[in-house]
Amino acid sequence: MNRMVSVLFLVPLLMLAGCLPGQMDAGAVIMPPMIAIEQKEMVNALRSSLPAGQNIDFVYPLNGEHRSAFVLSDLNKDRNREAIVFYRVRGAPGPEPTQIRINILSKESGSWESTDDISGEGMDIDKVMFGYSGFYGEQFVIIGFAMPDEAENLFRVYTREDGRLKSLYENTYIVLETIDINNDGDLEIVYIRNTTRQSSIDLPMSNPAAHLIKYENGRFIRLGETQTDPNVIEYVNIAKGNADINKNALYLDGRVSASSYNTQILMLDEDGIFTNAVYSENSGVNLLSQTERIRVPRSVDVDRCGVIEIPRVVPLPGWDENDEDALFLTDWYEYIDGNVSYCFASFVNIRYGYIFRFPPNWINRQTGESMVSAVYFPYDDEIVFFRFEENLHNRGEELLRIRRTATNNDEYLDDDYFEIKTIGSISYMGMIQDTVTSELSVTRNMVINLFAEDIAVS
Ligand SMILES: [Ca+2]
Ligand SMILES: [Ca+2]
Ligand SMILES: [Ca+2]
Repeated sequence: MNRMVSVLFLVPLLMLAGCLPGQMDAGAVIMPPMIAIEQKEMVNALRSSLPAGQNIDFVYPLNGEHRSAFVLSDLNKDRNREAIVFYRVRGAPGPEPTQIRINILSKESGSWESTDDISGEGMDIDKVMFGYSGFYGEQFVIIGFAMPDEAENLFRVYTREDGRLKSLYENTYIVLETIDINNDGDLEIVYIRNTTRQSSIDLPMSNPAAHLIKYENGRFIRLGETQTDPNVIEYVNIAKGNADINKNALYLDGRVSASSYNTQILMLDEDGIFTNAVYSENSGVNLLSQTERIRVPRSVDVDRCGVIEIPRVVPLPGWDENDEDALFLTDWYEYIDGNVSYCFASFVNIRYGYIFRFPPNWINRQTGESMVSAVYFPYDDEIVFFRFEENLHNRGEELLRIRRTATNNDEYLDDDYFEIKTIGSISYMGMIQDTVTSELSVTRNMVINLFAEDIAVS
């Protein structure tokens, strides 16, 4: 159900045109032809609402889904979209750097008009999100302001009332997301704060917590709070998906040292209590060590079953993890029934952005270890998988090659290669020797089915 329609424009075209976002005159905005006229009307409406001669720079959200200085959404459910415009006044006199301003444009009786203009916080927008409560109910815009000089960013939740933005809630955050965590059709807001507490020797200790709020009867109410891992230095990725079966969850991939990561899972427990499924001092749950790993930061739904998988890496047989060009096996785990359980193994090629799930017959069922290793041939840009015998030099039977080439550039390929997948001008090709006889052999169809290139892996 498409409850909220938001259209973005400007940024990609600006990049093509070599413009620097945030440093343009309002009149210099470049836009796709389809909406050029509409956009021009919006810019004119904005300018005519500002003092004469005032120069502005548009401000582009730094993160999140909406990266335009103009974000369109139907805030009051009248089937017309309003525009939320972010800008700064340029060259304003006075010692204070100019703050973000937010203008609301509304299309009343056929033409765009500014209906409100409010000040934001700080110099930049971190992210913009939308929330709603009830199908015919309230629509919110959630604006996160980047506060680089402060310990945390700040967000406000606004609703539109009589053409104006009314702030309903605000707080500081290091992570800010929306999710329908209780499956009731309304979006809740989850944010993490890094509050401190006093330790026994009177030194403040970091005591970060995730907070869950929802809109009810005209205001935001607190639904829950749960501890988060104080060792996380920064959050590098947030994945939304299922945990267990049909439970909506936020997966927080955090960096805990120079190169190691862990994953926390925020969801409702059996009793509907907001909980961090892998870490809670109060209930003594600590599965963090089971999600800690090096190199592969992101949790993703690798097999597209709806449930997110958490990666862990081990060197492929014969490789030492300290080797500069070591190749790794990435094992994927799911959180099910209070446990972090092994699902399947894969080879993740971060450089070329693909995942090849290992055929089940490549893994020793008793030990869970891979019976297959791999080497990389840079000349052919090719990964060669083979039965592991004793070391990488004395290789066993070759099982599969995967190579990346330019599409249609098949002069180097003999007929033994088959196409696994082509995306635009890049083709992934496979080759299976006809001489493979062992129980580790794979078919072309297996390889094609186990290959995925459209999953963000780094
Ligand atoms: Ca509207
Ligand atoms: Ca909900
Ligand atoms: Ca999955």
